[in-house]
Amino acid sequence: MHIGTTLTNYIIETQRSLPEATGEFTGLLNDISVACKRISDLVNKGDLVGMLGSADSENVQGETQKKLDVVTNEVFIEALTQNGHIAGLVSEEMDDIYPLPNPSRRGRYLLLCDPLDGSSNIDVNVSVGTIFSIVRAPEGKEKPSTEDFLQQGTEQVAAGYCLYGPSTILVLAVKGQGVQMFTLNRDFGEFILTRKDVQIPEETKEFAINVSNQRHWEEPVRRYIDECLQGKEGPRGKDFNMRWVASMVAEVHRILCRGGIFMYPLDAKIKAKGQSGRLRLMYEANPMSLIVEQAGGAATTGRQRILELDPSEIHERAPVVLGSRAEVDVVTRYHNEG
Ligand code: AFP
Repeated sequence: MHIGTTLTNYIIETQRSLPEATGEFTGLLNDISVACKRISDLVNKGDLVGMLGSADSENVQGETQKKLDVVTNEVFIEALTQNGHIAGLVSEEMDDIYPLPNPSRRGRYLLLCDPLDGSSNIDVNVSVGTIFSIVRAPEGKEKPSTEDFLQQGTEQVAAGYCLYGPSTILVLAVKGQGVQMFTLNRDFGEFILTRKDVQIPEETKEFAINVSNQRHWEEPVRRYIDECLQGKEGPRGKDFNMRWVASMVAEVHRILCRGGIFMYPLDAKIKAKGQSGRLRLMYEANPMSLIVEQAGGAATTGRQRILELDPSEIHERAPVVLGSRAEVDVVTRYHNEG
């Protein structure tokens, strides 16, 4: 596949390489790209179309929803439930599985998504994104249950995100087929392949963590960051730089482009809330872990591979340590030594 080809062509070519493909997967990816283009347009217009600010509602996590959280969720529902390519939809913005309007048209896939991740950044015009994960629906079952969505990350057929930044970039990882980046050409409304077979550099000197949580961190995280901060004079023997966008899509995109490590670890504050992490497993940690692993990086909870976690509910949370393999290995080793 050559640089400059369209996402549509890439999807069709990918389909040709899968003997069992029926075209449904192609249709599903196309629905997702349509949703992302519409969201890109809304994010881009922002205040001009009254899209900034809060809605008068909370999502299932108890977080105040932004107007764009609500609208982008509706965009996803509309684009994904009309064409019969999925059998069910889970979104960060909805408590339960979304009931498909036309039960007679069910596809072979289940979609899990965060339509607008990093939404606290919208009002200050900083990058946000959409994250999605695709798994297979059970065969011969009319209505998928919650349990059907609760598959390990290793079962994902594909995962991706769309970053709404200075450019709109859709990153796609079809299982076993690497990681491809497509940039939206707004002039003719197509995603164009701009980087193929992306590989994360193994070594890095850049970390991303919310340091305001430092006093709550567990010892292995404290140790790792402390050693990074000691720079050339410390045990790591090199100076590190730090970034924190508070938008996971932007952090993962930076890591795919130039390496780095991103951490939202388990800490005492999260535990005191009775939670198992900050980020959501099914539509944040799992899809990002598939992308990062396919790009040669690693993704763990600090203790185990994220893709092998056994989920028990659709909105559950998990600790996340992902990025350049050598750094993730150091953090994971510190946890397992402790
Ligand atoms: P929102 O979508 O609620 O803004 O959360 C974004 C996010 O899930 C992830 O994208 C960021 O990495 C992380 O939360 C930021 O969390 P902090 O605000 O605690 O730094």
